[in-house]
Amino acid sequence: MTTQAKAAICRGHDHPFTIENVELDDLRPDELLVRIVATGICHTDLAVRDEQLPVPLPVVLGHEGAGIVERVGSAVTRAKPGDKVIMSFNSCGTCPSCEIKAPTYCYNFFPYNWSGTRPDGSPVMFQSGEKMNAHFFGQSSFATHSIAHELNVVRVPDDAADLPLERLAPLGCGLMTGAGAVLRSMEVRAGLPLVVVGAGTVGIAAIMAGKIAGANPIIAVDMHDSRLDLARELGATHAFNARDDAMGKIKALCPLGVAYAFDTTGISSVIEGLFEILSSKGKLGLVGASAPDAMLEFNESSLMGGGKTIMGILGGDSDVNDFIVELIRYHQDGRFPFDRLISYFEFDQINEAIAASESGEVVKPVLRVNAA
Ligand code: CXF
Ligand code: ZN
Repeated sequence: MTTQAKAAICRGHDHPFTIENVELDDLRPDELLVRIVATGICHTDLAVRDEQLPVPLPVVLGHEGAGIVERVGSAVTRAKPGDKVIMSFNSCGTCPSCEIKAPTYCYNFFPYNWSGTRPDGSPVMFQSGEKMNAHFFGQSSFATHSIAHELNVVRVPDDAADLPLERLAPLGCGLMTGAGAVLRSMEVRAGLPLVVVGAGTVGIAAIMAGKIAGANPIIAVDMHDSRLDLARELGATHAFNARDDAMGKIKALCPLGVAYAFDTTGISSVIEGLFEILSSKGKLGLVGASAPDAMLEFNESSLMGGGKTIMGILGGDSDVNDFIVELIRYHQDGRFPFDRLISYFEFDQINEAIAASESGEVVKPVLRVNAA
């Protein structure tokens, strides 16, 4: 049975998103139809709009959706109609990365997330009978309804059912990325220094996770004082403005170097500066997107002699289901108060929400799509 829906269509940087009627395909056995309650907006959506990523346009974006399951295919076991679910990225489940529970590095990431269709090339969405690019991250949640998959939905545990779905939506990308970078990728140890550059959603999630891990000191660096204030409230013990000799201040505070540095900016000079201040056995985690031809320079003796690690991180090495539930538990315990980052907008204010995110006024915009 096909489904009539409304979706925000992205036609590129010079066009506003427009909400239009679309139709969703019949469900395959491993698919679920989700009525979207809310969806976060992430920088990756805007990178696609700006044609910095190889996703075909026009397209329906959105990859931080949360909603209620309306129907499930015959092989779905993870959720049933009526269940509340959070959606995340999709993966094949069988490649060498998926086998070791590292699905963010799925060998088949592109066809499962960015091709605009199902991995077999079939469309999930149509407009006036014509194929529409969608199925972004296996969801395309800038819509009233979404076709999702067994492997990219997380059922909200029953004891968390009182938490509003509109709050839980951003767990599926930005929050799990920052928290996972600290707790899973870098495996931050208690009592050691952590520096986080960039106090957006990913950076502040990393700071909150640093506090959970017991890192000390926890140093936030950003160019906006309002974000530094928020970082301080949510776990940073120190917060330095990048315009004001932040590196010098970090060196003075941590004369033995920093054990963990996490860059969310993707700026080569920032990354190279962070490498310089790593301690022995220090880890430098990189999550920021750089220009496709960006190169890094670092000293080999220092890397080798100090036993240092530079690691690229995707999605915080999240194994979607378990880690999102773990983050919900921290939130319930008051240790991961990510609601402080969110500003809500109605679905038809999508362009205003994007503008507020791009101006830096809002950290994490969330669109309210349907009533819960
Ligand atoms: C993604 C990258 C790949 C794994 C999940 C998260 N980032 C999205 O913005
Ligand atoms: Zn994202």
